[in-house]
Amino acid sequence: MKSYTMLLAAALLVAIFGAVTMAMWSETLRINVTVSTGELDWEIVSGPTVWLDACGLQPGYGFYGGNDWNASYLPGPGADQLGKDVGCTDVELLDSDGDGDYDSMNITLHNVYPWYYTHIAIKVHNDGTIPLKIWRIIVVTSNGSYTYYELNEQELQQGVELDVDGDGEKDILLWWGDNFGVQLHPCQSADISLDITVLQTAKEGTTYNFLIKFEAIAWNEYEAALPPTTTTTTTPP
Ligand SMILES: [Ca+2]
Ligand SMILES: [Ca+2]
Ligand SMILES: [Ca+2]
Ligand SMILES: [Ca+2]
Repeated sequence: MKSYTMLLAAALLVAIFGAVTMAMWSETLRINVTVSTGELDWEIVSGPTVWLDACGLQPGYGFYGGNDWNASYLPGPGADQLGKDVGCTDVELLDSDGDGDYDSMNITLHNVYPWYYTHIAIKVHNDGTIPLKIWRIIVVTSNGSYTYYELNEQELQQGVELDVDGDGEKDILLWWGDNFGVQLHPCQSADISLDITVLQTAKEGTTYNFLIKFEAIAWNEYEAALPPTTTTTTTPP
């Protein structure tokens, strides 16, 4: 009888301990759920978005003149202003996911020619409640999309040549400035800039249009979402 009572007491102890552990565990679970339900939200701030040689400027020198710029420091970004106004740059901010914030840029280079140069500067702002990273950008052209990850930012910082109109010839050279993949805490902002040069192989007097989409990710999901580091190449038949 005595051993039966002890067994009962022991069973009771195990049950109580189990209940306490269960309560602690579900408490931990609840905390984790609360943390991960923060709002991932960010925007391109329209006011500070500026670009060189904007369409509509009167011909003339300086940043407020419409005279064109020519790339001068290849293979690095840089330019000299010319004595002529032939081409111009247009940038339209877009809200591609309909959340009320700008997240993409529609870029049009009007009537441009080899070595035409332009520069675009934007500000991204975390207007959500959790830290985030701008982890990849997608350049959408009529010739398909090109995706670049923050992981491979050197690629963009060294400059990438893109065929924008799909005729098999590279048309523009795109360089990325700082802050690709920057981690932004709620309310923080960062400046991002890019340089574009029309290549020698581009056609004279052509208008090139392409879209740049930015994608952000919650900082704690970044590791899990990393793309494969190896590049797969397809062997031609
Ligand atoms: Ca947003
Ligand atoms: Ca111009
Ligand atoms: Ca949006
Ligand atoms: Ca082309």
